[in-house]
Amino acid sequence: MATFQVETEQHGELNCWRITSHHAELLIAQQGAQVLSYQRLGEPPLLWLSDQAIFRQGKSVRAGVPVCWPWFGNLQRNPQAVQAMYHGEQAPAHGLARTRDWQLLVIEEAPEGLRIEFGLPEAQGDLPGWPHEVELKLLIEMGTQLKMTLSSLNQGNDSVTLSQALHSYFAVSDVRQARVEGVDNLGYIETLADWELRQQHGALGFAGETDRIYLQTPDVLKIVDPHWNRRITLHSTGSRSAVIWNPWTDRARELADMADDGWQRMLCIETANVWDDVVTLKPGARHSLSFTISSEAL
Ligand code: TA6
Repeated sequence: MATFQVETEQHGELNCWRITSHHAELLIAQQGAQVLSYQRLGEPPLLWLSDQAIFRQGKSVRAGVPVCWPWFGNLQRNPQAVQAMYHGEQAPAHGLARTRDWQLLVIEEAPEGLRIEFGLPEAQGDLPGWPHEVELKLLIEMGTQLKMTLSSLNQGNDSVTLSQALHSYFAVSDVRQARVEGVDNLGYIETLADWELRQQHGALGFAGETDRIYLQTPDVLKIVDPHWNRRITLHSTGSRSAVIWNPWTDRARELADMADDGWQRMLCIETANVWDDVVTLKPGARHSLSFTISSEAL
């Protein structure tokens, strides 16, 4: 007997799937193969979906896990090797993949849970301004934990250099009470102070706008949320950099798809390959970027 239920749903202009198991509920959009929300039954959501999310074609939803690929953030801030890959005009923020429709390849039950695989066939030479041939796939595995793996296989004859991120929006009770553990002693780029290189001391708490690239990150980062009595563990592979973001008051007011106080209930830890951690794929080479999210009571 099937232990998962899969329903199709329309949210605004976007085709979505809602997947329910005995443990959890997951909502995924075809656009961007974007996980929009993830909630373990009996717990507050683990991934945050903005109350004012806009579900429109060509616009990434402020929620869940946007896939940033084949570059992260502002292309001009990327290493020259990443910039050189793009031959188009204006480069959209966070790359090309998050606003394209992906193809659902597989949805099947496996011993460990449900496997949902998407592909982006356009990445094999048909992305506007990006004439490289990469087989791009996203595997989402939902069992007692949620695992996502983004894999890039260079099928062309030349090397390809890319930056990327699984731009996870985590749900927290109140970001002002939360902290991120695992960053002590790491170097980070403070993008809000002219991209200065600084060093972290202790855990990261939030008292203002935050937008940092942490370098040489360990495999495990944790979010401690005392009010919800919860510790979220983010276990990453294929990544040595992480972006931590909260827009705080003024930036949140500027975002049409975030409530003015929406910043209080989210924080982004983005499993990334950015800065000195970008990926160069020789012909035939594959890179996999993955994370697993789990949670426990404090
Ligand atoms: O991850 C940090 C960041 O690059 C921020 O600078 C902020 O702009 C955020 O991503 C969201 O970007 P978006 O294009 O989705 O509004």
